[in-house]
Amino acid sequence: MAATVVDRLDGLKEQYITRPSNPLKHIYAKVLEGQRISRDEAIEVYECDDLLSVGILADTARILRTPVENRDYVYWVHNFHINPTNICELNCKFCSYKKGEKSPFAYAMSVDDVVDHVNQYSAKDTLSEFHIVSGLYPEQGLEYYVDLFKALKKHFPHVHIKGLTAVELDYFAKLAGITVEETILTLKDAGLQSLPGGGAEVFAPRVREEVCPSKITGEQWLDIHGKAHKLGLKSNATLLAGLGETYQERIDHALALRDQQDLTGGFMCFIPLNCYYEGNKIDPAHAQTGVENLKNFAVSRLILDNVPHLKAFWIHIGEKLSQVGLNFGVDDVDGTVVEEKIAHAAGTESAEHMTKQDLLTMIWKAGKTPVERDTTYQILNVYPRPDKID
Ligand code: V47
Repeated sequence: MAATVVDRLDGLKEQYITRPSNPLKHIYAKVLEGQRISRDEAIEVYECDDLLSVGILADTARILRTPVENRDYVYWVHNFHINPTNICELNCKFCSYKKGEKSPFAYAMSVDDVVDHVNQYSAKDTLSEFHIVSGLYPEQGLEYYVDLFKALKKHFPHVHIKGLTAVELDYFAKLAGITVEETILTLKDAGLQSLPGGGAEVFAPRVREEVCPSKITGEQWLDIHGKAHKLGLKSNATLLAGLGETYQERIDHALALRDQQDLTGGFMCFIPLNCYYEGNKIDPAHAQTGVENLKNFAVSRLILDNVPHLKAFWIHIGEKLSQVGLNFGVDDVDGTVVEEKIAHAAGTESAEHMTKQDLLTMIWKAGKTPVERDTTYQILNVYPRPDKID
């Protein structure tokens, strides 16, 4: 029988975090009272060496914001990543995936290529999400994506289309000479249902100037998500940690998302990502340690009190640390993915996909209950822990 919130808060964990010498006990009191934590308090969490207290704090915030019956749930989705091209006009220093148009490794898939590619996936009938992101390539503008989404909806009507970052939407709007709102409405008519969280990187102008000066600004990224929310599309948000940003800059990124969410309310999930360094120009000395990954989760959960879910993208974080993250505010591990290319181009050592059984086992072995969701967190199946896990 899963512990109730009362068991958890009245138990050893609470005694541990409220002991007089605990440096985080004042923040714990604020979390229990539902008060927002400040920038300085978020810094205190990053600087705290007592990792168990950091975990208890973030897990308490998660528990208090989750309906009682869902408190041991960990969400996953049967999804399939599609990257129609690797050709991109941008030159982001962290990107190992992008190729120039003339590169022998450049590719661009036609609409039929994409449909054929999905058709080759043996479990396509039980898929619930396409995750579609790509490069900025003038040959694949708005018209291409209208055709692609219509074709995917025709062949796979049961699959939700989560596609196109704010960076791509801005680019297609400019190419077509129309507004971002018109672009979103055109794509929505063709089958687009939500936006992924990519392209956010780190909002701080100092970091963007250094690593992706030609990309839209953080303000523009937030504005486009706000517009999508107002037009009825939910979205996700990411942070790409490990670019040389400071704690303060990570915290300001989360605070800007919290402000946007107060205004437009459409973010479903926040995903702190990890940079990988093969084949790009970022100094690997900025790599995140496991402890930092866990603190990124904890601080995100604490600041983003208005975003319901926090994801450990197991491809970036690794399966083992994703399991540990489930005690640091995380309640989602993404999904089957099937074929991840962006982080793999940069050297992540995770597998490229997980089967449903792999995901269930990973979550059961972390002591939690796996729940298959759709993109918008509607529950599709709950998988109670069996007596024996193989
Ligand atoms: O935006 C680029 C990042 C992101 C590297 O919305 C890199 O559910 C690591 O946004 N090392 C794409 N990362 C991934 C993404 C995402 C993933 C999972 C779920 C969702 C969601 C969104 O990958 C890019 C960029 O920030 N990236 N280069 C690199 N070298």
